[in-house]
Amino acid sequence: MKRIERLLKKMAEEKLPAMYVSNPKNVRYLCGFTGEDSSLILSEAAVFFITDSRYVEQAREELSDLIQIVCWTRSMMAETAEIIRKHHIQEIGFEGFHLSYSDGELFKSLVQIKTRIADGWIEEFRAVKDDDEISKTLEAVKIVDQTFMHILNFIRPGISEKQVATELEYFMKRIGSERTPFETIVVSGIRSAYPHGVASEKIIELGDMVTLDFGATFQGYSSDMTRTVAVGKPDSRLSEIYDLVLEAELAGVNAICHGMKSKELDSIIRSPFVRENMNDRFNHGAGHSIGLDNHEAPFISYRSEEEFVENMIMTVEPGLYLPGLGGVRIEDDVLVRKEKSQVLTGSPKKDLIELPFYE
Ligand SMILES: [Mn+2]
Repeated sequence: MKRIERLLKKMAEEKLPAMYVSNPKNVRYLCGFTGEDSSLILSEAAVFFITDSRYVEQAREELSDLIQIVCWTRSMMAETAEIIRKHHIQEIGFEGFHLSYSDGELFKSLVQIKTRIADGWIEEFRAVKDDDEISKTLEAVKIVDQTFMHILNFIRPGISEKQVATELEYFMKRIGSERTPFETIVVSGIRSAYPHGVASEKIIELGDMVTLDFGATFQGYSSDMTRTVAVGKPDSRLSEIYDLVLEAELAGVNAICHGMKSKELDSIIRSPFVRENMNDRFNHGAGHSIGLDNHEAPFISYRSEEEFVENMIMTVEPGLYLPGLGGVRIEDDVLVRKEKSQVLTGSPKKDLIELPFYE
């Protein structure tokens, strides 16, 4: 109930008497419910958890006795409106980011009271992890590290990207991952120049760079790591950009700390690329937070004035992409500390791994 109390306090500060929480990750964060299709109505007087008949038993097991479980009959929204009416709630906040336009319109027309968009409040709490969240993330990180060592023995010329992705996912599940938090990326050869290409039927060939970007989930918390390896000897331009990406990545993970501005970190990560006139080959964000969502606030961005705070968990993930030739990305998960932050992922990266398979 600590997290709910914190939200109630924030609502009191913002003079918002009630709040409707529908983002399933936020529902889970606040009350511990691990299922789907459920929402919360919070007010100083009472907290309601609204679900359907599939989840009532699970909710009884997972929720505090202080939360009233309501099983809707007509629809989630109709039940929400009913509770609001019965309890004489005068104004309610909701998560505009999460509701579709139609659901938002329906919500407003059903509740018939003053509504206010209250986006990002819970996400702001979620950005800074507590000890329990950190230890769950560490478990998810362990799974990707072990899986990387396994996959090095699996990747060889003649198998497809999809086979590699399937093996990655199967192995992660076998050693304790609940699910992949995002679609596993395996791109090889010229496809490694696609920052977010998903695994295809393409066969891995000698001389290919292979980029693996994958994550595991442990008790809801995700990890996210990227390594690029070579199969045989790659084009020398690709070995060179490997060193440059590694330089950028190390600069980022060594610099990030409590109080640093997001845009400051972004420019530290980019500086080796700027020096070598290659910044235009780095065409995605330099990192993001991980937690119950695989991409959550804050983000590393040249536009962001936001400051990192101790116990945020950030990815740092620079990459360079040369269309028609290939690409490199290196990504680690970092626990932000006051002085020197802690790199959680431990998979090797110091030298480009050239997998020893020759014809
Ligand atoms: Mn990532």
